[in-house]
Parts: sequence; C-alpha cells; structure tokens
Amino acid sequence: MKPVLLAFYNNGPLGTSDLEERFDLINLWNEQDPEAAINSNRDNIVAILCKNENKISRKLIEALPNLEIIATFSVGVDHIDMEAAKERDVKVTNTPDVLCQETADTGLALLLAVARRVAEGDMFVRVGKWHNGNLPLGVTLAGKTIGVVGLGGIGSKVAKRCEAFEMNVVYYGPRKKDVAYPYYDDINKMAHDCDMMILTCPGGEATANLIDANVLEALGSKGILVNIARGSVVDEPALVAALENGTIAAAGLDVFANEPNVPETLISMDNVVLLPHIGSATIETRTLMGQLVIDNIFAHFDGAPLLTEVKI
Ligand code: 8YV
Repeated sequence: MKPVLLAFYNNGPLGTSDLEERFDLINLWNEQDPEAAINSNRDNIVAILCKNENKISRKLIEALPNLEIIATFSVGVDHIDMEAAKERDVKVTNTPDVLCQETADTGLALLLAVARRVAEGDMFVRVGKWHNGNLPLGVTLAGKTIGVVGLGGIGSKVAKRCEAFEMNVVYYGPRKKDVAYPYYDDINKMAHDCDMMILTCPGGEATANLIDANVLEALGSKGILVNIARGSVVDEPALVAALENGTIAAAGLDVFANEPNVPETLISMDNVVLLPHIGSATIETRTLMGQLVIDNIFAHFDGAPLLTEVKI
C-alpha cells in the first residue's frame, strides 16, 4: 500500500494523475460518506490537497496522526488552522506568485466594468433598452485616486495596472513598503482620500470586517469598492446597506462572505458587478497552481526544500 493523500480537490486542469504514481488517493468529492473515508484511513493519510473552500480544521489535523503536509491550491491559507498545523509540525504550502497577474487582471476587469457600466451595458443592449435611449454615463479612471488595501504580490500588480490607467495609487497595509506610492496606516483616512478602493489583502482574523460601515462612509457617495481578496474582509451587511442607501456609489465583487451564497439584495442591484470567485481562473494560471501543488508535495516526500512554504 502506498501512503495516502487526502484530496479535497481535483487539482484543477492538471488533475491528480501524477500524484497517483506515489500515493493512494482518497478523492473526497467521490466519496458517499467523506467522514467515514477519512476515519478508516486516518493512520495512513500523510498529505492533504485542498483549496480555499475546504475547511482544514484543528479537529481534522489532530485526527490524522501521520499527516506531514497540507498543500493548498490557493494563495490564501485562511481556511487552514495554521496554529494547529504548526503545533503538529505539519508543513503548509500555497500557490503564491503564479496567480498574481491573473488576479490583478480580475481586479481591473471589475474596476472597469463598474466604472464604465460594462455588465449593465451588455444587458442594456440584449434586452433592447438601447432603442429607448442611452445608458447612464460612467466615470473616468484616469486622474482618480485608488487605494490598494494590502500591497502584497497581487496588490503590487494591481497598482502597476492602475498606474497604466493613469490613476494615482495609494495603499494601506500593516507596514510601509519600499515603494513610491503614498502609505496610510489608517484605513479610514485612506478611504476618505480615495475615489476608489480595491481589496487585495489576505483573509483571516487580522483583516475580518476591516471594511466596515465607517470605512464605507469615509469612501463616500461617489466611491467604488472592488473586492478580490476575501468576503470576510468586508462587513457584508454594511456593504449592502451602503450600496442601497447611496453611502457609496458602486462595487465590483469577486468574493463573498458565504460563497456561493450571495445576498439577494446584491443580486437585484444595478450598481454592482458580481463574479463567482474567478480571480485566478484561467487555464494557464490554474495549471501553474496545480503544478506548484504537485511540486511541493513531491519535494516534501523527496526530502527537498519546499518551493512555497507558508510559515506563521
Ligand atoms: C482560489 C483564491 O484558490 O488563491 C486563492 O486564495 O482564492 C483562488 O485563487 C481558486 O479559486 C481555487 O479555488
């Protein structure tokens, strides 16, 4: 019997066939009773393959005495109990860098779609409204100030793209970076000084509800919010209220508090563009992510250095 890999996810376009050479796989999505499949193999499971939707809890980590590595098909690790992994000396790897450009492109797609009413315009043509008049005007990006929340790998790519659109970039984060963009250590102050804000920071406790009613109020009635980070970063009911009562103008959202559930009120609004968490979703990028998952797992079991270990 080979060591067992517990797969919560099929590893995107690459699939899991390369892994099958070295592991017996439990493909959890095929199991009638996932809990029983885990329990009957708990002593043999040495690796977990997961993605951001799969909660890797302390209970699960502690139930697998021989678990050595958790490889997630995501840059985010907010779905993994990192403390529990550390306590058990279980390695965690993610897929940074390879998805930064793609996710930044998604951010710009949302920003443009909202500012220039792209999705609304598409519907306008399809339902024949054009015969009765013109689409309401959009707003210009050039010359506007955009606040990037979290100037990490994705945030930096977003900033670069916004510069190409001749926007003024400022940023907020836990620490000032060695970049020319103005830095804010106060999110409310930055929101007040911005026309638009884009969220690219990690999820998890440290950023939970960072964007609350006060920040939205500070962003103001012409403000646009784009979220390509995690739904947890925004107080979703406060956002819905702010969009409903004109506290902010519009939003572009790729992520939600309770995916795939999206509040009905958002679905019925014209001033939002909604995407089903597709930040990294291209064949090329998802293939690179899948390869990184495999390379990390193989590196670990070959005794080689991990390519992208997440340390806390
Ligand atoms: C998902 C993401 O991993 O990388 C992340 O943290 O949220 C995405 O790239 C992807 O949607 C697969 O679920």
